[in-house]
Amino acid sequence: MTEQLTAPTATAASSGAAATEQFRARQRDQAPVADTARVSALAGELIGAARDIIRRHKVTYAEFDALKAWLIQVGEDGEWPLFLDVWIEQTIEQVANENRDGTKGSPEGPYFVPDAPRLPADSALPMRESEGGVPLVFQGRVTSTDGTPLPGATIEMWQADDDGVYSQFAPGLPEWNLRGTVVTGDDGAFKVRTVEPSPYEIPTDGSCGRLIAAAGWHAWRPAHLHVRVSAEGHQVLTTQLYFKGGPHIEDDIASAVKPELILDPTPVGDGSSREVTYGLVLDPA
Ligand code: MBD
Ligand code: FE
Repeated sequence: MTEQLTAPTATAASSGAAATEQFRARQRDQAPVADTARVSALAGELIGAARDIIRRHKVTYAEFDALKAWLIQVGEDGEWPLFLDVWIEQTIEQVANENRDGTKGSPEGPYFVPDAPRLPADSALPMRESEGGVPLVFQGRVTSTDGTPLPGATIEMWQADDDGVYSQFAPGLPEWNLRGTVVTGDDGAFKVRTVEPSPYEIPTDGSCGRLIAAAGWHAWRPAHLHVRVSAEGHQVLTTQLYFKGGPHIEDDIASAVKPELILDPTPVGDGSSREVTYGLVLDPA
């Protein structure tokens, strides 16, 4: 494999198209929503909320046209998954998981890919020989809410690299780079060697980037590890783990950080690598 000479860039068009394709491939519920009353209530209230905003702010025809052009462009850029996961999914997640007692959830985001290579409990994520970033050992146990260890649980992991990009959504990366399905051992334990991800910046050259620039916001999410944890007889946990004191931990553009999900890794040896122990707790199904 030839090494990249420059950092790979994820253009809005390339990552958006891949995210849209991934979503279509694994849409959670393929069946059309059949509940007319619910569609009427939700669509009706959404339209009503838009009308309220228009009246309150005296939205002009020029602004209406700008919105129309922007919405058309979001689709053309393939950025609907990005837009919805950045600004809306945090609330969907809160509602979906409000009654759980186990580990808190956090959005899946647009960059999950199922069926990453299966790895034993004590493993390194697939990575390049010269993978950048501080080496990190992420270890712990998967248990049920009553403390029972869950051997044979799977932890699907995915993360950005040291350049802040995800394999399969940016050019030039090995297909499964920093992605894996870790299977827990006898006592529910796992020990995964990876590298600390960089913060994630929303592509600045697409529609989401244009909205951010037009609104004077910043485009950053704090560094995070994604996990999707599954075990027999338990609800699937989809969450993210963040890093204490890192950039944008306090002002995530996706408003998805929860205090319980912040890791505080400690230096190992000469301090050139770090490790952290974190328990993943699943609610019974
Ligand atoms: C991400 O990497 C992410 O995790 C979320 C939730 C939204 C956009 C990009
Ligand atoms: Fe992410």
